[in-house]
Amino acid sequence: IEGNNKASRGALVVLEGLDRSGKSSQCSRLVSFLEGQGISAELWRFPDRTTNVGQMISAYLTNTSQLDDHTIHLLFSANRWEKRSLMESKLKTGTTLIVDRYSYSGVAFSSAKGLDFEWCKVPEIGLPAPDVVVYLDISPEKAAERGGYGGERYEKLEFQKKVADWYKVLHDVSWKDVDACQPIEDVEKQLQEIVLDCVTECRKGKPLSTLWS
Ligand code: T5A
Ligand code: NA
Repeated sequence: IEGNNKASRGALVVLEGLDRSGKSSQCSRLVSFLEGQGISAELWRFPDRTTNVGQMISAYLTNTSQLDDHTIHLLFSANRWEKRSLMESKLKTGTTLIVDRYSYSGVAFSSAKGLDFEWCKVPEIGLPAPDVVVYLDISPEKAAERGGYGGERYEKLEFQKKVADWYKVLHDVSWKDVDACQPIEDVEKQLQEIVLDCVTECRKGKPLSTLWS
């Protein structure tokens, strides 16, 4: 039975990128695609604004509350930890999770404010490590031209430039860069290929690891 469970585990797929790079659009398209292929999949997002911690984060992001930079960093991390056991059980029982932002957003955004990079990484240690991180690559200038920019706390060009620099530091060989300036359908096709490969690897028994691996 254990062998079967391992063989059928779901993949942990994370999409990262600057604000307005197209993550949410692509995440929902991916989940529909996977379901159409008969692959059990769910859309997750961080911050998860539905929890108590998530509501504190949401108030901060919309500028209705002020918090110390370290405090909000730890809340973002706590918001991932409170979903950890559910995340693991979903993966172990064969559901692929398409996750809109994860620990990399946590570290990149807080480092962009000037917090120590290594300090920022510590609270993420031990969370499930993604099987693949897809980075939706767009310049801060191009992203700013897209709809709805300017509403929330971090949606300012100068700040997004710093975030882009920290994403570069976090980038490793396991990341897949996709040019996010292509038409939505072209980005979608590339993501489908990356994610199908990843799901196959996980079904073959690739073990789930933890951050920072
Ligand atoms: N944050 C987050 C932290 O500081 N620490 C953390 O630990 C975490 C998890 C909220 C903020 O919190 C920060 C990061 C964020 O600043 P959020 O709720 O994910 O994070 O942010 P949202 O505002 O919901 O989403 P984004 O601004 O990141 O946008 P998306 O999801 O990247 O982009 P999307 O899909 O909504 O598309 C944006 C626009 O572009 C168009 C879309 O139609 C839409 O109008 N578009 C395209 N246009 C042309 N070509 C394409 N290929 C396009 N793809 C999309
Ligand atoms: Na989004």
